[in-house]
Amino acid sequence: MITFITGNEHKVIEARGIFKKFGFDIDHENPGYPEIQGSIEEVAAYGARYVADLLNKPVIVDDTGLFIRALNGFPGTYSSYVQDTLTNKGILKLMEDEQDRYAEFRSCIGYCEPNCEPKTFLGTVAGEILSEEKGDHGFAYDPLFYVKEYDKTFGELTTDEKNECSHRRKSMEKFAKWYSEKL
Ligand code: ITT
Repeated sequence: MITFITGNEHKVIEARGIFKKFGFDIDHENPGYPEIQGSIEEVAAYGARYVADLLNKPVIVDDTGLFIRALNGFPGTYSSYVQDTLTNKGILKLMEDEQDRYAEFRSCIGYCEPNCEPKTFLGTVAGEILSEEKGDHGFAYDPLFYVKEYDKTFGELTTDEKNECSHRRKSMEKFAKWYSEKL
């Protein structure tokens, strides 16, 4: 059993759907961990190692960011703070006069066993920032993020649909494949 460390219930629901496809279930705990200043890979690696040593068992963490090209990658590693302060409305305001709407979600899974080196697994998905929010599924930045393949925002997709193509699907799938081979 793998323990997923997060304070975000939406991530847990998505993770359960994704991992079911690979035949394993997960446990969920939220002891918290220090989020260092650095790339999402560094945050995930540090967090996984910290919690694996704290709880003395193998864990995964997920650090995610929305990287908007016209804003030089902002909010990126500040996505959590920006979601709580500027909110989606603030992002739309910053993007008002931008022609280039390209953005990426990046999810990095950090896996670690006690007293071991952490491993990281990155998943990205490309999309566009719309000029208004659409849809009331998903969470946080989802209603802003339009995916061409579905002609919908993540906010208009069901959890199952988002789980077919999302950044988190890709990072968790990479981890699940690696982990299955290791078992
Ligand atoms: P944990 O660190 O406890 O896992 P968190 O919500 O703080 O939970 P992140 O730091 O990884 O997670 O997320 C940064 C921000 O991006 C935060 O505001 C999230 O709500 C948002 N976010 C993460 N994944 C998302 C997704 O799939 N769709 C939309 N927004 C997302």
